[in-house]
Amino acid sequence: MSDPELRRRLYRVMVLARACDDRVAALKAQGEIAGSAFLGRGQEAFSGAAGLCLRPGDVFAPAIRDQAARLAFGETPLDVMRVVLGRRTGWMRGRDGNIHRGDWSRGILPFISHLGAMAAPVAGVLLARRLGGRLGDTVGAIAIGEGGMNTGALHEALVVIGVERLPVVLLVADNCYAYSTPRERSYACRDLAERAAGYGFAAQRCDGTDADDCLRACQAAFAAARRGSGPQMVVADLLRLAGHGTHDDASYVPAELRSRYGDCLPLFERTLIREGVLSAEEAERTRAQCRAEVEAALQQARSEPAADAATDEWRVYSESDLLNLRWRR
Ligand SMILES: Cc1ncc(C[n+]2csc(CCOP(=O)(O)OP(=O)(O)O)c2C)c(N)n1
Repeated sequence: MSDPELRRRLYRVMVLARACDDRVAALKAQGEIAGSAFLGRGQEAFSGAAGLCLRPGDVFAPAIRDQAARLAFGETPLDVMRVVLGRRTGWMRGRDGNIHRGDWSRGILPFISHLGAMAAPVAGVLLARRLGGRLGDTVGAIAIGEGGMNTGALHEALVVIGVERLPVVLLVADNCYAYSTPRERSYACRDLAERAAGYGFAAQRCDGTDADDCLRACQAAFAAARRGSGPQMVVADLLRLAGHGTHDDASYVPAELRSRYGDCLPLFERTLIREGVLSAEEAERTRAQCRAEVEAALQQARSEPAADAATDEWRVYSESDLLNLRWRR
């Protein structure tokens, strides 16, 4: 069992991620967000546990449901609100609605696609570091869904990562559906961890609704990658507790499946309270503080200027930015 302080940190990250997602869903419904909005509801335990295993200097390619991991790795609710409201002050300078955000200087790669396009860039960063003698004990983490596991782009990158034995942790959130395609139509093996050996990856499995189990699996995988044991895969079994995006009501998910998978957040809260790691009052206070933090971030972002397509510089990174990219280490 992980130490109580780490469990409390994970709980807070999960609550904050849920609060961000709830607010984003409300903003979308109010018509304040252009484009789509994608939520990570039900995936906070796995995502947050992975995010807490990242260290400054690591490189991370989150997927669209990784609000928890992003927050654990240094993104703030203000960063989120600036991007979703298209503020000029945001990471993408108002150029992207919500998911394609990132910040090279913090090691969060700006997102290309949910379907496997981020694995090759992570491999490239790690290879460049190795060739430059700067790899140290840094790792690269790549988030993917069970649908994305079937793309050619991912396959090609995993082959290179395996052959080069790069310090990668592939975080597979098998959330039962790729849009409306059920997992039985995505793979014919018992689970996706069975694919790991074929790529030369070690594999861990975890119950994505059990935050302690997610911490255990992620800690083991990140530690192995850091000590040079080669690439690692962690496969979490969970259910997406939202539509693919807020435009999707997920009515294709049968009631039986919904009742089989719990919601990781109240489950973890109840466990922590039962074990005396958190009191009911602390839990209530954490929920209120996180809601207030998200609300303050929203008000701040609302007060800042929107991007101006007619006059703003269109490139998110100028040439001198790219030449001067500074990693945290
Ligand atoms: C090449 C390509 N095909 C289709 C899409 C549309 N698309 C985006 S996400 C997605 C489903 C992804 O499912 P999964 O990888 O299981 O992740 P989840 O959404 O369940 O988190 C699809 C079909 C796309 N973005 N790119």
